[in-house]
Amino acid sequence: MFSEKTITALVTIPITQNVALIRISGPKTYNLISKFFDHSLPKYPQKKSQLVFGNIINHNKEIIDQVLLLCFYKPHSFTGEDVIEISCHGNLFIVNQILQLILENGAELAREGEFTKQAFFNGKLNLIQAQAINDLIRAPTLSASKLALHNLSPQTQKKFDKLIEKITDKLLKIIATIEVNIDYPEYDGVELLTSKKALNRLQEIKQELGKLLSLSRQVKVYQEGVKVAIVGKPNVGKSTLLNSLLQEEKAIVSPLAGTTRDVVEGKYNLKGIPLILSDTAGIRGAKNIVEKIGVSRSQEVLEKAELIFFLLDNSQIWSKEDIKVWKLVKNKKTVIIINKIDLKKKLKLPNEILAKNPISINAKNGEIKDLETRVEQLLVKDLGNIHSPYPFLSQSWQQSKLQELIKQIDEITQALQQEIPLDIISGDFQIVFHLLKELSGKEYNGKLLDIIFSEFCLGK
Ligand SMILES: Nc1nc2c(ncn2[C@@H]2O[C@H](COP(=O)(O)OP(=O)(O)OP(=O)(O)O)[C@@H](O)[C@H]2O)c(=O)[nH]1
Ligand SMILES: [Mg+2]
Repeated sequence: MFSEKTITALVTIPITQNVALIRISGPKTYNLISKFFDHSLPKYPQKKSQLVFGNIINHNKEIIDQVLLLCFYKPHSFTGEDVIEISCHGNLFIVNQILQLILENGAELAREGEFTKQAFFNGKLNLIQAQAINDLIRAPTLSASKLALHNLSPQTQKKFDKLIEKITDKLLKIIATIEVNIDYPEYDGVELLTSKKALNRLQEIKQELGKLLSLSRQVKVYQEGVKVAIVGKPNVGKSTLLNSLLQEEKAIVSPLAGTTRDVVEGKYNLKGIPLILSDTAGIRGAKNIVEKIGVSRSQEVLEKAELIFFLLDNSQIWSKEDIKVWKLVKNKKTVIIINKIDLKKKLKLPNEILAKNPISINAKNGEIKDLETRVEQLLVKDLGNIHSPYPFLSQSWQQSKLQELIKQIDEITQALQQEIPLDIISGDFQIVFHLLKELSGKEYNGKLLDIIFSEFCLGK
């Protein structure tokens, strides 16, 4: 499906720089360039891209710039359309004049993600690969970019298609058997699908989908990062730990209890996982008004955090203040950290805490390797190597579609458990079938496409 529209955009950022890149894609591309470019262009058809050097000439026959064109003919381009990429000098005055000439000669300004959308409609990419491109552009760490590349690869795509195919086949078998049982109840050649059998098969499907969702959520950690609150009673070394991780004196450290009053934030790349760290005021029954505000801020941060670092001081006894903090964190995803292990041990922990397998560090000297290992285990435990052979879905829309699917299966399961006859709920199986197709990117609606592509940058 080739586009009627010819679109253009500045691919590089709109600031003065050495070189800028303008992309044009669509049926009028060659015709419009020939109006203001002084060299001849390659003739259709060409399988390979070609470079052409020449000048851009304005209405007054003046040379605006010397440029290099990279010319592609459809379908051998990223979008599958005729495409020319103009490398010009990065003076914004020049860039704007060239863009003006392109627009005057019949192109439209591209919207966010519109080039990728053309590629999608021309079958150059499916939705998951299109999303992987966006992930690649926005990846906050090298690991996140590796994951995006993993999702872009044809091998991953094949594995994902196979998985969805396997699940769809199982589902279709259930749907078909229900239909035959309803339409030809007297026919002996087909098994009679009882609610119990249907339940078992549904559980198998749910298990596969559950695994996919759990892995996909873990992968998201690399892309979006994790909010971590560093909490504990005063003086246990929270700010020291923050500084040690960031390798900068970001928070004030002192031997006085109650030093930190405001939340201090910093970003740390833990083996590719972006941690968004918040050092907080030590939690205790504060008397002074400023410290009271600090403590209440600590509690707010703690509530919003996805992971807690609960710090204890090896050189002090397990106290009421520690218990107070423990009560706030015990039901959250928490790493219990015993700090100051270089000092003489006074801390004797209750069994409840020991059972959580606390780790020991010396924040002052930066001995925090165990912490890194534990966090990685906690956040991405099932992921193994990030080049894991199992496919995953990194996008929010895919994950919410997956959740919708699992919810739908749960509803059918409940209905079956309440012994509602299969013929009454056969329509619900059809819903699962369509959700599966949407998940695979094979069925979609315009609204979903708009959401997906609007997250792209201009020029992509
Ligand atoms: N010996 C030793 N001292 C440490 C260690 N970590 C921190 N300290 C010291 O403990 C004192 C308190 O450290 P901070 O990092 O300010 O403690 P905090 O938990 O942020 O304290 P508040 O902000 O008051 O809640 C400072 O004197 C640090 O130098 C450690 O691993 N070993
Ligand atoms: Mg502090």
